[in-house]
Amino acid sequence: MKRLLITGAAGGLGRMMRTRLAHMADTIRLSDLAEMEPAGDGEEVVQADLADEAAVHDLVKGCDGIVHFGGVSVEQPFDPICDANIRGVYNLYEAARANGNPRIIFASSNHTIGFHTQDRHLSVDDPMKPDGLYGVSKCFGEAMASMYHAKFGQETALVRIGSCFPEPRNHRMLATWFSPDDFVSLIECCFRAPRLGCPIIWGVSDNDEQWWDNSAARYLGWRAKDSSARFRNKVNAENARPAPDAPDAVYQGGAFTAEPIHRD
Ligand code: NAI
Ligand code: 15L
Repeated sequence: MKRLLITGAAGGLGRMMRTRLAHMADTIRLSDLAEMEPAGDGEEVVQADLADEAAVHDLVKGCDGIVHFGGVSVEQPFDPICDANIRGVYNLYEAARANGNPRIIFASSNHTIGFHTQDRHLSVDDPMKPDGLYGVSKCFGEAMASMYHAKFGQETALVRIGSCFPEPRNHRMLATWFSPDDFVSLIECCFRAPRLGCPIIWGVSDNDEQWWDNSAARYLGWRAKDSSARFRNKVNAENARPAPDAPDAVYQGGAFTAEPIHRD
């Protein structure tokens, strides 16, 4: 690609992916509401609010691919979620439509299905069961992408990320962990695929415990290579096992299912 846009570049995933995705384009345009590290070689840094329609149109102009990490990433009051994850996603898709439909990798979340119990093995055809306002906003993002695909041919990979951190942080994450390296190889596959479409893809590594069936995305030729197994002893040593009836042991969305609706 000539120019790849990465939104949410000041966040955890954005910072991890900044150098890991550098090889994918001549120029990487990094954007966030928050301050970012200054631009290095082959980088552009643009501070912008996803809720600002004009700013998002400028951001997308000249980009031939988008990795959309930007937005509220946990349970919060409705207003910030609405600004970043509802209006922001609308602004992004409208900007993409006005700029030749660059392929989008959308950071969706396991919290679209968080109220499914951990004894279920889900396919992408199972119903959404969001576990909070945040999860609902990711369901909206997936619906938006699907509609822009059907109406305008906009291609998006809807990656329902489990837990993408350098290491799993608790027992639940032994099942939901998505290694940063596996995420990079998935992003590469999605941009290289001759035809992407608008698939839902479970963003998860090849962990021993599996809740999600990725067979519908096999046509992309992507396979996770990492496993959380090598962290099992460390997780056991550093974390008490949750009680069998605790949200972290019952629901796929874990503790998010027990969050209140935050009013302020
Ligand atoms: P993060 O919270 O560290 O980063 C999100 C970034 O978005 C932040 O730097 C924030 O400043 C920016 N942002 C928030 N509102 C904005 C706005 N109105 N305009 C512009 N930028 C705004 O989250 P993280 O962990 O890096 O996740 C990245 C994406 O992946 C998020 O969309 C999150 O929902 C999704 N995700 C992440 C998972 C993970 O395990 N890290 C799991 C599932 C989904
Ligand atoms: C998410 O959607 C969050 O953005 C991230 O911070 C993690 O908590 C992750 O899900 C998870 O479920 O572990």
